[in-house]
Amino acid sequence: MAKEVIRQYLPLLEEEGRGAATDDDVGRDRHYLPDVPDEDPYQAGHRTCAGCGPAIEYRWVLKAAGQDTVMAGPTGCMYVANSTYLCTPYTVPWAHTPIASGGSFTSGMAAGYEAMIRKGRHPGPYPNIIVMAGDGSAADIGLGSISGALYRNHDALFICYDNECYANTGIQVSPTTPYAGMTTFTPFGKAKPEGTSLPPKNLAKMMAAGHPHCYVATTTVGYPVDLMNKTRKGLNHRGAAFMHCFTPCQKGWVYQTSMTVEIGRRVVEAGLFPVWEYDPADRTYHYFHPPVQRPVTDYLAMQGRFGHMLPEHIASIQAQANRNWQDIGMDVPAELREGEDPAKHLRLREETYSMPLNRGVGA
Ligand SMILES: Cc1ncc(C[n+]2csc(CCOP(=O)(O)OP(=O)(O)O)c2C)c(N)n1
Ligand code: SF4
Ligand SMILES: [Mg+2]
Repeated sequence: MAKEVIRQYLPLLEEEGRGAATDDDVGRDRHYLPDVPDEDPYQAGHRTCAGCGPAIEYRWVLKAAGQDTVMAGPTGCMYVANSTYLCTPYTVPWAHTPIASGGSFTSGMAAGYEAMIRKGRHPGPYPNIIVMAGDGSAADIGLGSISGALYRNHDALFICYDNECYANTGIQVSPTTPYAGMTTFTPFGKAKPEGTSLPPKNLAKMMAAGHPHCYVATTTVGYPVDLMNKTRKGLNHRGAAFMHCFTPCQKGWVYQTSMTVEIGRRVVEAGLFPVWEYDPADRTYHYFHPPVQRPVTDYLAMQGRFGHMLPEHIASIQAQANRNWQDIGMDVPAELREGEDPAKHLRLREETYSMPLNRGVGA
């Protein structure tokens, strides 16, 4: 007789954690400094760059998921830097998949575990099944296979760690590279002074709109508790879940290595990466309203990949941020409205705290 497939439940972490005890008076730290679980299925032993955002995200996702987890990783930095022969940071089973096949591989794992548990060949309970794909894989080369897995509703969590470029092969443009973000395939110059000229693909909204039965969420490395709770909600959800995580890439974006988490918060406070959750039960979006709203230059000037930007480029990004504020139901302060006027801006490299120009990192 077929055995029952038992699902696990991961309790959510306290959002008011230790962050509430800091002297932060505007509440920026509310989702920060969590009482994180002690276990660390993603250990020392990887070879990512100092300050690598995806490595931080991997560690927190696996802390949230715990030891009863199986992982897959399509080709990208987090496969290459994490899996030198005989040396890996994982203490959970992990497999590398071709860059196009993260979704299909994970579908197979999920269906395989269901069948093995039913037939009594695996003792159960059903494990946490996670695939973490880069933006080049999830938003581009492997998009079809992830969409197929979401549509078929396999019980697994599909995560895109988004460093807004094909990092591992030398920082090439990907569909999530932001407007004016310089990459080795979109250098700035006379013909295209802005560098990347297209707006980024809105991957998470595509996934939610296209697969309305799935749990879908966005988060960043700026909000560890939010990131870990959404990981747990995605795993607790019976069926397919998708999480899009903003993860700065120190090498490709050119910033001070200690600033990864701060950049993960500023992108939200600048209105450039809305953090939200889509609930398939009532088919609604729930938006996070950050306690601080800041001009986009507070975010852009920290990164050398934007150092070439001219006033009209900055004004155009501010206009996009202002549209985002309205979309998530927040008012646009007058100061940010004024930022839509190019005359209000300097060239980015003339901002007092801007990073040096990036003239071809990774090349
Ligand atoms: C079909 C295929 N095309 C190209 C490559 C070369 N390749 C290896 S890693 C990589 C970058 C992947 O980018 P992303 O998924 O964003 O991960 P990241 O390196 O940024 O972490 C590419 C293009 C490949 N492995 N397979
Ligand atoms: S290139 Fe970027 S994503 Fe890759 S290991 Fe370095 S910081 Fe991390
Ligand atoms: Mg990438």
